[in-house]
Amino acid sequence: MLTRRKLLTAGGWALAGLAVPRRARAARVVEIRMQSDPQGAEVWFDPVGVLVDPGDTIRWTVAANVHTTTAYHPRNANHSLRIPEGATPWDSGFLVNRGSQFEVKLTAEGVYDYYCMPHEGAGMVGRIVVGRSGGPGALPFDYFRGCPEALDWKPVPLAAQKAFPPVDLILTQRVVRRG
Ligand SMILES: [Cu+2]
Repeated sequence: MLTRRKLLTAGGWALAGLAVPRRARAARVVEIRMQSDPQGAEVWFDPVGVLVDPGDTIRWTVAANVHTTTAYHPRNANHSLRIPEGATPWDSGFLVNRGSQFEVKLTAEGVYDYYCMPHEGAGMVGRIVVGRSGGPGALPFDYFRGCPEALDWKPVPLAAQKAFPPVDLILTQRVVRRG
């Protein structure tokens, strides 16, 4: 007997009058290196901006110096919220050895801003766009000013503000390296 399931799995989509489903794209692992010059005067994420698809994994690797990758979120030392509402904030803690890695899988669409704890003031920040623009990360850095629940949020330091690549640039280039 030809069951409905058999019909569908036996290449019977067309027979069943249904559109043929596109094969799901395999989730990727996107690599970001945590960089530094020998003196530690220049520190940066490479690439500094990436566009990925929902379900992709971001993997940070220490290339030089000591770093963290930490999401802009009030749960991370009262930093302002700059990842999508409902997304889980991450904090790698200090990654002290060359080759140390930290991974996070991102599913909610929108903009994710993150920083390196010891180097935020030096402008070591990065931006990930998952799928499309949206969420608090797509808003101006002071969007929360005047909100009672955000009184103790720390503002993003000026050097960090300047280091974020624009969302539009990430959407058109997919991968943005610092200039
Ligand atoms: Cu760092």
